[in-house]
Amino acid sequence: MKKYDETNIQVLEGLEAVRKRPGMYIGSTGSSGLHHLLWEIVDNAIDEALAGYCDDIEIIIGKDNTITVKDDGRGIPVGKHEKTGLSAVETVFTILHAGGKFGGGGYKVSGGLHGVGASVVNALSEFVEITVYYEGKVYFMRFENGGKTKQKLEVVDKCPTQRTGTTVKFKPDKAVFDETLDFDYEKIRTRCKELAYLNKGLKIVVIDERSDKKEEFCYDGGIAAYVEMLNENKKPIHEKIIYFEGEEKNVILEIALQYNSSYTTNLYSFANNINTHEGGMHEEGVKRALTRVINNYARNNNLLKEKEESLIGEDVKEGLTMIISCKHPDPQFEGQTKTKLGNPEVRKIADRLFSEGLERFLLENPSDAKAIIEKCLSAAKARIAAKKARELTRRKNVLEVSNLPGKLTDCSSRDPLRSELFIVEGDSAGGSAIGGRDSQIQAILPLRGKILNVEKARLDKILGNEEIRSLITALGVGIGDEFEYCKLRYHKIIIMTDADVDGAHIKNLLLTLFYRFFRPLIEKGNLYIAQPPLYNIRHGKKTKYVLNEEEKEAYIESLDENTKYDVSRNKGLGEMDAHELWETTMDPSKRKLVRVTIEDAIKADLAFERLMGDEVEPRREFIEKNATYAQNIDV
Ligand code: TSJ
Repeated sequence: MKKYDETNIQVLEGLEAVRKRPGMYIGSTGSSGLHHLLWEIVDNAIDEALAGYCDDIEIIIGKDNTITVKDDGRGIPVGKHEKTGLSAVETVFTILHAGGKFGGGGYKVSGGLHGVGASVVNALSEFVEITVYYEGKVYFMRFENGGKTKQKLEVVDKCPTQRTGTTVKFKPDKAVFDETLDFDYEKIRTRCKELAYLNKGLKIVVIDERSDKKEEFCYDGGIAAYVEMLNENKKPIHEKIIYFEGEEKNVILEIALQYNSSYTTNLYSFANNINTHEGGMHEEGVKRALTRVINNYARNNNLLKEKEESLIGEDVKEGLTMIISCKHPDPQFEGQTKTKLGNPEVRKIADRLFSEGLERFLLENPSDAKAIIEKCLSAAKARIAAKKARELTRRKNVLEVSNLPGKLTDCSSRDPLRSELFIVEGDSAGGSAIGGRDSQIQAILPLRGKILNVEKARLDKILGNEEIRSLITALGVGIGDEFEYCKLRYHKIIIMTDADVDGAHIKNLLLTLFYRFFRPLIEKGNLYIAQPPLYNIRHGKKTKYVLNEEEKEAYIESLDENTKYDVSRNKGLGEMDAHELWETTMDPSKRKLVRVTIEDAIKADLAFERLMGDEVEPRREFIEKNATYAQNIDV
């Protein structure tokens, strides 16, 4: 009894620490932290699937901000845990970081990247209920108010049951999550779909009781089906998806790939179901093998002449859609965002498994092999052409003092941290912006007409486009393999376009350009969109500019009842004079800017392809699906 009491006190102290500083455990107490709780629980069910004991997971978003996660695994063990003197269920929910420490072995998501354990969920919840179906019995336990035991673990149903598994229901504490308690269906279904692709045969059902939505994800093809989906709107250059699976030293590696006729690469890697954005050893091994095997095959088949230059990584990646999924018993996550797989032995394993498989595929499928090699050779040609074109963006013109583009009106400050670049649509708006700006810190680059759609063109053609060239030189960072973040000349890059269809189109073209060729600038938060006012409200001698519909309503409401006013829609930046543009849109002390971020790179890739790519049908579908959301569009 004494031992139990001591543990109990420690337990509550541990959970109390979590309640005092939740951010330290789940990053934030906003929406992202709220969803973190859900993934903590789901990860445990996924681990049971990785161990081979569970093939069905169900997630229910309840009406009252609750979440229920069910699996059909073995059930969390109910017997006494040696060290803590508590049952395994209680241990998992009350001792910090206990999750991975019992049961041992296997491939684990939990305790990995986010891995703070189910006890953190308990500490931050109004209640948690656990039901375990185990050896024919049903066990139940309930915690309340941040982890205080309300009902000890006991058998609640002695009626023999065939079922095994674990069900956890919890309700996040509103005192902790004071910003929002709303679970985001879209976010949850996206991750569940990804998890289903990454664990072939695993069925994940997502149910939203708030709206009666229900979706089921299950892919027998696993990551091969994932590649098929990613290439859905593209033209594959070989029919079959290339897929390998192998295991060495307890490391499981799966690779799926297919080349398409586009110029972009969609390569995503995962380690224990976690997206390794920063890559790592699995990715390095596979990339190295890909370049080597393709070069060997090309030379052996006289597709690449003896004296010709070799294909480089860039050439063999063009038009490639690839998923790499590695499962490791002890993954080491490194890098700035802890999304780089560090285990050194994985590089060799990945290289060996992939090169063996790819060599065999190329030998057995000579016509596919030929199509792939031809694609790579044409990419190499374009690369060499691009190199020449790129020199044009660098070379100093003998007549100019500096090599900055003539269209740029630069600011006088040379401090990139303080400097801002406004990319403006058209010369007339450019004129107003130049007149209104703070010339110390604000530079203006007017773009004439539409810039090139980079989703449909290769680097050599893109570099031939004058508007894009002047933008590249103005930014100073270079492009492609010469990209250097530290050379960025302005730390705020602000896209300022008219609030009409043309403006929206130019904004999309610019976002596509930044996403495909200057992605680090988005990732580091340097890209913004200016918010010019949408309406002018005139009354008496006054003109009030407002950003949107809500502000318009609010302002009109605030006016005296008898005031006569006149509302007009602000069509273009050119309609404002220099002073108005400064006052409403450019003055750092008054303006509003929207920062561009990437929530989910895979989703962003798909959206850009759908909206900016070659195929018309997916674009039409997108517009039909989203048409009801689009209001206030000038026709
Ligand atoms: F951790 C948790 F409570 F959040 C949670 C755990 C939530 C959910 C939805 C599922 C689970 C869970 C845990 N499902 N299955 C398991 N399995 C075990 O804990 C388990 C069972 C048997 C053995 C064994 O070695 O016999 C080992 C383990 C880890």
